[in-house]
Amino acid sequence: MDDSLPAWSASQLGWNFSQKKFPKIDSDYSISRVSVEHRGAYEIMGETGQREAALDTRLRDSATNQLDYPAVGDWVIHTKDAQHDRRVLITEVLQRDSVIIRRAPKQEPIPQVVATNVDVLGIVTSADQPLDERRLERYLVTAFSSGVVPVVIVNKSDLNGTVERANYFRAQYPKLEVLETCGIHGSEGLGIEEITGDGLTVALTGSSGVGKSTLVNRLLGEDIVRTGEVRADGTGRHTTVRRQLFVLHGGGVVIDTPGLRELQLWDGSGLNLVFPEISEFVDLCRFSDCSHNEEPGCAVLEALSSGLISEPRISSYQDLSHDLEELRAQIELYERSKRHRRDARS
Ligand SMILES: Nc1nc2c(ncn2[C@@H]2O[C@H](COP(=O)(O)OP(=O)(O)O)[C@@H](O)[C@H]2O)c(=O)[nH]1
Ligand SMILES: [Mg+2]
Repeated sequence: MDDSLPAWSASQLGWNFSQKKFPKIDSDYSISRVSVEHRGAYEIMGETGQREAALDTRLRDSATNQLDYPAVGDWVIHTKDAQHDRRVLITEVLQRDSVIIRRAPKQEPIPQVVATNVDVLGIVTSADQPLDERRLERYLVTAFSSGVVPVVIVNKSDLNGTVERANYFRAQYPKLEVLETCGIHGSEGLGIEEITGDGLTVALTGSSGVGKSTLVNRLLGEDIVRTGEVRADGTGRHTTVRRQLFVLHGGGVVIDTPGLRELQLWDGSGLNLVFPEISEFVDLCRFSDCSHNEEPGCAVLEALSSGLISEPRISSYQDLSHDLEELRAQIELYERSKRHRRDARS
């Protein structure tokens, strides 16, 4: 081991010792956290410094789908690679406390891990970009389905329209924390401090150009991540191309992500939490498989006509439910054809 490499303790890397015991492992092994994922290779940070890592063949062979591979945020056990001085081999991924998954932007219905072991998902927006409520709903469903606490961050508080936008979210989601932050002013606080700190992992997501990387640089106290000018049409260039985990000097970690062009749901278990005013009525329908379109005795449609639910919200709820149903059918078909191919080979 090169002693000149900076090293990080597990607590600096966001291990919450008051909630979880740190595993005991053999002296030939060490535990680090994945900070960057390349194609099939990883960068990890831990007591042995920042290192490149590859997958141990046994781990690779036992992986049955995307979720079994290490991802940014994972705690991994690793050991020396006999073939390489500098590289280590990941032999095991520790059990995750949370995993943010979206549907991979591919034809096949497969999952993509955005980040793991995240405590807070900061959904960043700014007043210079159009307010896209439908997109926010997808982010919220993703967060609630992952076991992560979502917080809405309205960045660029120096711009007009910030307070209105933040208040809009506060009114729509009374239980959600909504922060107003500013990434460009020197001496004042960022406004994000209350969700960062010792033992906490915060991931930032949201459209390109809203200032995620700027916030990360401010939290780090130096310009480490590239940030981008916003084009005249208000959209940012995709200056951040990869997900990366950073350790904050004051404790805790932050994960920067590139703006997602689309956020397709993978897990819909959080849907009802995002639409509480609708889910309240769902169980009251006469038919248990009511699609809330035209069935008699539909409590949701009744609530709609008496003004308790708004039209855009119900149609969004139905769109998302429909997407999730379609996804389930696609997965079944996909798994079946995979099984057929496997059987044909053997
Ligand atoms: N006015 C203003 N501009 C900001 C603020 N934060 C970031 N920006 C600018 O927004 C642009 C996009 O920032 P960037 O951090 O790259 O956004 P990202 O794509 O979400 O990572 C850059 O030109 C930043 O200087 C802010 O609080 N106020
Ligand atoms: Mg960025």
